[in-house]
Amino acid sequence: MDVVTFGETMVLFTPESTGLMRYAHTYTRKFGGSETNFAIGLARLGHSVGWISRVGNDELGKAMLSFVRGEGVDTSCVRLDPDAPTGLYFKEIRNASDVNVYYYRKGSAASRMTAADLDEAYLAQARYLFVSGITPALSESCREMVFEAIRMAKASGLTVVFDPNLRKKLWTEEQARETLLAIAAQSDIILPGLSEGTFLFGETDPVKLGERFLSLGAKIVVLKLGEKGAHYFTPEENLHIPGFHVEQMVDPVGAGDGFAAGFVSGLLDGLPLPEAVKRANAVGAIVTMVNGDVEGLPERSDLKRFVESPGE
Ligand code: KDG
Repeated sequence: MDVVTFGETMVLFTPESTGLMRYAHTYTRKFGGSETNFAIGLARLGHSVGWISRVGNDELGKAMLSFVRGEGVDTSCVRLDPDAPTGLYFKEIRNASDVNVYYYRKGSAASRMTAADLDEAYLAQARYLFVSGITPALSESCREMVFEAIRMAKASGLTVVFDPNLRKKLWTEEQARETLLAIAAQSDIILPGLSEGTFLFGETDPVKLGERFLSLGAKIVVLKLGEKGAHYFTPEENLHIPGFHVEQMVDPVGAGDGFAAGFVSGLLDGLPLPEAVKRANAVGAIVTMVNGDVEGLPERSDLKRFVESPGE
């Protein structure tokens, strides 16, 4: 197994119309969750990846499980919870630059995960652990699970990759800042967005932000700058890698997860850092051109075509 991740995936309802969701009558049912978006991204690029979670023992949970499994992600550590439902979320696309998400996930099966849902032997056979900052916001037991997963990963020599994925709807700013900084301080690789960096450190300059993250102890920090690309930092060097221009953005949700998948894919392939960041930029950009958290994630041939001629 190349990578293991864990967290909540939800049933995603998207109105078939744009504009205010109150006027929507018909919805398309999809699935979305930061960690499975990331995992499916890796699987499409040919890597082996496992996802640990809980879903409700209900029809939607079973549909989600077969969807994620069908995308080539190992779900052998996902449990069906008979006592709590699968979480839902709605994605309102008023237009491509005004997207809102509405969660119906309180008390969901995944929010009831605990450190006991982790299988140490399963984690130990992977090379990377991917942690999203959404999971610790779900409940106290999920927060504990995150720190226990990191402890297990470090004990087995895995590289811990952390995407802060700040979701202000899920917790208070104080809770978020304290916990996300504590996870960042235990991570080998951190993939923050510029606004997340500003939230955590009160700093807007990308280079200063990169240095602040590195000072927590990370070996690599890649600061995401949207269409401008990304800036990576190591203790030895830092470099801005330009992004790809997308003619028509349709849905930005999931771009950060695609970015993470592209980056970790590059590392697994042994690419030099500038090339891994370029792949991350490309996967993130491709995701925004399709409606859905995972539907746009590229296979290798799509990725190659996009990188060679992004405008086509
Ligand atoms: O990064 C995309 C995620 O935000 C989306 O898939 C839903 O996991 C999700 C969440 O908690 O917001």
